[in-house]
Amino acid sequence: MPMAIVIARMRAHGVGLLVAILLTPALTAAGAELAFVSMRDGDPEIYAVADDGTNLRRLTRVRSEDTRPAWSPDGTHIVFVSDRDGDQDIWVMDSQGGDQHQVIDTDAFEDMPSWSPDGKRLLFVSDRDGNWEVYTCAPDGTGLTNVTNHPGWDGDPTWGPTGETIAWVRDSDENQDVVVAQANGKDVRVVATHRAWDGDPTFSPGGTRIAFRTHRDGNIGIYLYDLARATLTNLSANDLWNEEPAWSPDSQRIAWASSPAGNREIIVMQMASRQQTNITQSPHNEWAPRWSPDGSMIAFISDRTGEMRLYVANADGSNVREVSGGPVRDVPCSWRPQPRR
Ligand SMILES: [Ca+2]
Ligand SMILES: [Ca+2]
Ligand SMILES: [Ca+2]
Ligand SMILES: [Ca+2]
Repeated sequence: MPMAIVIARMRAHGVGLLVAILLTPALTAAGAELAFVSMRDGDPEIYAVADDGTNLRRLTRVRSEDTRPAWSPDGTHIVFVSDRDGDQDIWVMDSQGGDQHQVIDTDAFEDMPSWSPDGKRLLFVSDRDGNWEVYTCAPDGTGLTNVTNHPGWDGDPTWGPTGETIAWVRDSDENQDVVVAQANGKDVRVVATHRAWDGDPTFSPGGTRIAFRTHRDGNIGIYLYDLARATLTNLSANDLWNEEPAWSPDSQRIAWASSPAGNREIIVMQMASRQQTNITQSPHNEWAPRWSPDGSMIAFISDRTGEMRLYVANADGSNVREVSGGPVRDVPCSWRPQPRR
């Protein structure tokens, strides 16, 4: 049921009085939610909305950059980046925007936070030692671990499905490789190294494979690396620019952004048949695909209205709807996980 906003304009003693009565909708069991970033009030703030565009609400209200939201696995908290105390740090709030508190406070830049699958660690990047490294800490900021310890740039970190492994991108002499290690930084392993840029790593839901973007063939392809067999497969198998692979929760499909006709589209590949389907087919740009936790929907950004907005479609491309209710920033949305009860 859409949120009903009843505005009654009342006049008393010649003075206009605006009374807004907010009727809170009943929470539906199947409702999924997303968090995203918008500058519609003048500076970056974090918003949340249901997958049908209802129940839109602003979670931060600070004249600072509030960005990079990521839900906790139990859906109760959001980790995010804010520079409200003068520089970028890691903050946590509850899922309604309450109890906003700093968990990492340094004079350096912190960015790209995410929650471990078991909810016990945070993953983020920081340049506090003079170059970018990947760190983990407890959700209260204690127990800091430098995972990378490498003199070049290390970034774009992502958790493996059990939280025991992490993948990230390592730059050495302007060669970028995907690297996998244990979450404590041990057993560092470079995935299919090649003197070209690799990036956008994403683990398969079972943790045995990694999909990533690679420039090794002159275009930008999506490749698949099997960690046990050490085999490499060209998934996109075309001459286009393909980026931002995202694995479906059931591991049967991978979505990514590609440009088959000069503008970007969301492609979904069936892993078994390798069939690729363009699910957006618009003359504008679509990118940043993110699967809903149940795998039935894909969220993406599109500029089809002339500004960037957030959209949700069924995984086959049907039932496209704009959900952000206004412009968004070009950072990925985060779906609220739906933990089993
Ligand atoms: Ca703000
Ligand atoms: Ca900082
Ligand atoms: Ca480094
Ligand atoms: Ca398009």
